[in-house]
Order: sequence, then C-alpha cells, then structure tokens
Amino acid sequence: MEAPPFSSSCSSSSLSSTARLLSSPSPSSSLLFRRNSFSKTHYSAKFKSPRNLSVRASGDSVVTLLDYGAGNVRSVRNAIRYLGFDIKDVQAPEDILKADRLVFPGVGAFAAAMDVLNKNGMAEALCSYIEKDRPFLGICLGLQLLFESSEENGPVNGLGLIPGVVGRFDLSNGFRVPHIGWNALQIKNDSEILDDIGNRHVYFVHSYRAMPSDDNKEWISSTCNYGDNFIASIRRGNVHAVQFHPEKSGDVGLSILRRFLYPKSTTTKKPTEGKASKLAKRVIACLDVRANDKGDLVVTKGDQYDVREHTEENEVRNLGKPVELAGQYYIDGADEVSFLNITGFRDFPLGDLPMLQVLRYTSENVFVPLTVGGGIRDFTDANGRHYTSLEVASEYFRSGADKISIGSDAVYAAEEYLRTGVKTGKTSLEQISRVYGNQAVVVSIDPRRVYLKNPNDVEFKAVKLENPGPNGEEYAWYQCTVNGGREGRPIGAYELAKAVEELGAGEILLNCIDCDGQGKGFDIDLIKLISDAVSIPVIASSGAGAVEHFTEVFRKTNASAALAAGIFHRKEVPVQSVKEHLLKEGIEVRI
Ligand code: 1PR
Repeated sequence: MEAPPFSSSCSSSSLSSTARLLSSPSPSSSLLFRRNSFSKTHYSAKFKSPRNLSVRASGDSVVTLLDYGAGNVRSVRNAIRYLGFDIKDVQAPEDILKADRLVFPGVGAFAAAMDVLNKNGMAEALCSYIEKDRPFLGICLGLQLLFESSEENGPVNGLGLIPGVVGRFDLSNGFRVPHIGWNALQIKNDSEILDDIGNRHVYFVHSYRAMPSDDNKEWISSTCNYGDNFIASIRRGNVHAVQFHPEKSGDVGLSILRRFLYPKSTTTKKPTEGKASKLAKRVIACLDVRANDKGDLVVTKGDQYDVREHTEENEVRNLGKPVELAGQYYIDGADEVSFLNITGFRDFPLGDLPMLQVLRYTSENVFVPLTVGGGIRDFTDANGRHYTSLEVASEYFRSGADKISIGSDAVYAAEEYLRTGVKTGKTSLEQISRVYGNQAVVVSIDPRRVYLKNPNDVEFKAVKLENPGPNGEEYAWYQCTVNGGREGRPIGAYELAKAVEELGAGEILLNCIDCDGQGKGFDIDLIKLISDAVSIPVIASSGAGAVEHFTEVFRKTNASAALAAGIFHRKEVPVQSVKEHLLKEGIEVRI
C-alpha cells in the first residue's frame, strides 16, 4: 500500500524540551529480593523455541523502546529479545528522533500517559517521528494515543495524528468489559505485519477502543468485533499500531513482531480476510506453587485444598518444576498460565521464596498472559520494613506478570465495603486497579458449599442445586474462605463477586473447594450464579476431569474461561485435546 502523506498536526499541549523519563526503564527493585540458592540453570525451562523464531538480526539489530515507566513492558522486551534484537531505551526526545525503529507499548491510563509524554517533550518528538513515516509500532494504549482524544477520565487530548475519539466499550449490549481474551481479526487493508495471521486469534485486554469512521478509514488495516466493530490495527506506510498484544499472542504474535522488525525479510503475500469471530473461550493452566519440606519450590496440587500426600512422610505433593511446566503448557496451547503461591498468606511473597525468579524465567519464553497470585497484601517484614500491597504487586508486574490475583485480602475488602458502603480507595484491590487498570486485577474466590434445606435460612444468596446435598438438601450457599480455605468468612461468593467488581476487579477466578481435584466436573450451579451476577469475565475453576467438562461449563454458564490443574499436571488430558474437543463441539477457541 502506498503511504499517503501525513496531514495531521500534533495536538500535544504543553510541550517541554528535554527531560528524562519519570522512571528508569527497567526499574531496579526498591524491594529486597534475596537470591538464595535459586539458580537459573536449575529452574529455567529446557524447552526450545516452539516455532524456531529466535534468529539473530543482521546489521542494525537495535530496537528503540519508549517505556515511560507507567507499568510492565517486560513482556515486550522479552519478545523483542527473543526475536534477536537488542533494546535501546528512550531517555530523551532526541532518542526518538534518532531511532531506526521505535516500539511504543502504551501502558496505564490515557490521561496519565499523555501527561508524561507532554511533560517530557516526548509527544512532540513522537509526532515528528511518525509524520516522517519512520518505522513505528504502537501497542494497545500506544495505538489509542495516536487518536485525537479519549473519553478515559476525560475527554483528554491525544497526539491527534488519527481522526477519532477513543471511547469505552458499551456495557449495555451485554458484552463483558474489560474485553479480555482472544479474537480473530477482519483484515481491511494490506498491512505487511499481519500477513501471517489469517483466521488465527490474537490477545486483547482493554476497556476502551477506537471506532472506524469515514475520517479514519484510510488508516485502518484490521477491525475486530466485540459488540461493535472497533479498530484492531492501523497502518500507514511504515507506521503501524495494534490494539491487541502481539507480545502475548503466542507464535502468531511473535510473527507479527518479526514482520515489523524484519520488514521485507520475507515475501509479502496477500493477507486473508479473516472470518467473523467471537471472543474465544480461554483454556488456562494453573500451577499451585509452594516450597516443599526441603525448601524447593514445586508445583503441587490438592484434593479439596489438601496438598499433602497421605503417606507416613506426609510430604507436599510434588508434580513438577514451575518454569518447565509453564513452558510446556505454552507449547501445548494454553491461552494463559496462572501461578498461585498457595502459602503466600503466611509467607512474605517477596521474601526468600523465588517466585519472582520463576516469573522472570517463565516470561522469557512464554508469550501468553501470566497471572500470579498469593500473598498480595500489606506486609511488615521481620526488620520492621513495611510493604504496601501495591509494592508487592508492582514487583510481580516488573518480574513478568500481566495480571495479579488477590484472594484473602479481597475478602476482607469486600466485607468492609458491604459493612460500611464506603469505598476507601485504600484496599489492595482499589490501589492496584487504579494504578495498573482493572484488567490487571483478578480476584480469586475460594468458596465452600454450605447445604441448606431452606434458602431463607441464610442472609446470603443461595441456589437451588442440580444435585441435592448429602442429606437431600436442595439448596446451598457458597461461603467464602481465606488463608487457603482454612477459615470460613461471613460472606457468600455471590456477595463477594458483586462487591469486588464495584471495587475495581477486572476478572474473577472462581474456585470451589468441594470440587477441587475431584475430576468430576466444574460446579455448574456456582459458576452460573456468579457469571450471571457480574459483568466482568469469570474463569471457571476446580473439578475438571475430562474434555467434556469444558464443553459443559461453556454451554451451561457464562464463564469466559476454564482453568484446570491436576489433569494437565498428571498428563491425563493434554491442553490440545481440550481445545480440539471444544472446536469439534462448535465452541470457538484459539487454535
Ligand atoms: O489468599 O491472596 O494469599 O491467595 C492465595 C491463593 O492460593 C488463592 O488464589 C487460593 O485460591 C490459592 N490456594 C490457597 N491454598 C490452596 C490450596 O490448594 N491448598 N489453591 C490454593 C487453590 C485452586 C485452584 C486449582 C483449581 C483447579 N487451588 O488453583 O488449581 O481448583 O484444580 P483441579 O483442576 O485439579 O481441580 P491469597
């Protein structure tokens, strides 16, 4: 496609000259991480590059990265390095102007990003760079900022290079917001970087989107349908931007990045248009991680949360090494990988547990979203040093997590919120979602069934059960627990889910202690109750024992994703078989 000349004017308002970015691009942690005996060779995955994409770039193998310090861009760094490039971080506007190819992975909120870009003189440099048709790839917010303005906490002016306003997804049409997950694209115009994509899915996570119009149609290279047709990517000459995350879109995402980094390195073929696509149902592999009695970090798995072998030694069940298993599940086609540090409630997660290192190594080779949970709360260590939950979460994000998951602390926050009706803004949930966005905060619920003869016997929402309880009870309520199921709390899963949605959770990971490790299927009554009650995505968890259980949960409930652990760890049912089965049953999944 011939690149039409640029006609826009840059709308950045308060352009100052040189200034350093707010924070260092790869922030050295302010938190102490004790390396202990953890070694990369011991824990890092031995798996090879799945698609052999890691080739060394010849000649100018440097990518300039614009990281303005608002969040985690580790995954983008990892993907660029994986493809054989070195990274030069933008320190001053001149670095943008001198770049051979610039990647701009926008993170955080629109207004905050524009503020930083304006204050540092980056906005002006960016406009100038793009107007000269220099090689550019914007990702997610890096696409949205090119537009005239955004409604996110606004209206707020953007760079004004593309006509249009970025608006929030419309909740009224029943679609869940944030839009989290895998969609296929409709290719509208030739965009070399999307040439390999065909009908394959890419990973989105956002609540705001830019809409196609007559004024911006010349920019649009693809759209995606999620309630509306929104702009999934733009291209003009050497300038590209994508709303989705290529660095989290598996091998198809890597091939998009590779086509940007190695322009004309392969023959360009006519892109296929792509079929109409719904949001794919996600299949997630979960690794419950803890130190065993010898102090090694292992993947374990409980039966109704009991992770000890019923032998004389009573050892912690050991099902493998976290980094290796995560790598294997990525290769097998898992759409996400979750790590739950199941003893985080009593051990300080940033102390001597090498969980952060597990994340770092995993994120070097696993290019789908990574979630980490366990122990996210305020904490004072033995030396009296106080850490806020935001600091704990930040360290996880910096180490490679895309989302964090909060368990016990979210229960306390919801109880307090329901008691007072006041959002203090101080809970871990509120603070982390304010800084990193709702889409980065999962609440993990650990409910236990409490059977009832009469639903009016409790103040909490009860459901009529498909299968009666042990004494013929026809109803149950789902009592939330904390500390790995050890303590029941006076709040139901239904009440908790609604409260945490209001407090800023972007997604719910819905476990069920009764079903955990039983292999008899998900708790359909519970998952239906919660997925009908909230408008954020719900991940069904606990009880998967066969491929049919995944079909059942997607057919009978509004779950957006299904998670399993034991069947994958014991290699009873591989991830691919689950996906093949879902596909055969007409349920859209990422292939
Ligand atoms: O409370 O913020 O420190 O978070 C602790 C986290 O650790 C929570 O997400 C909680 O669910 C998890 N957790 C705590 N103790 C256990 C345990 O098993 N003893 N694991 C635990 C939760 C449930 C799922 C499991 C599914 C699928 N495990 O993660 O993977 O049930 O299993 P299946 O497919 O084998 O049935 P905080």
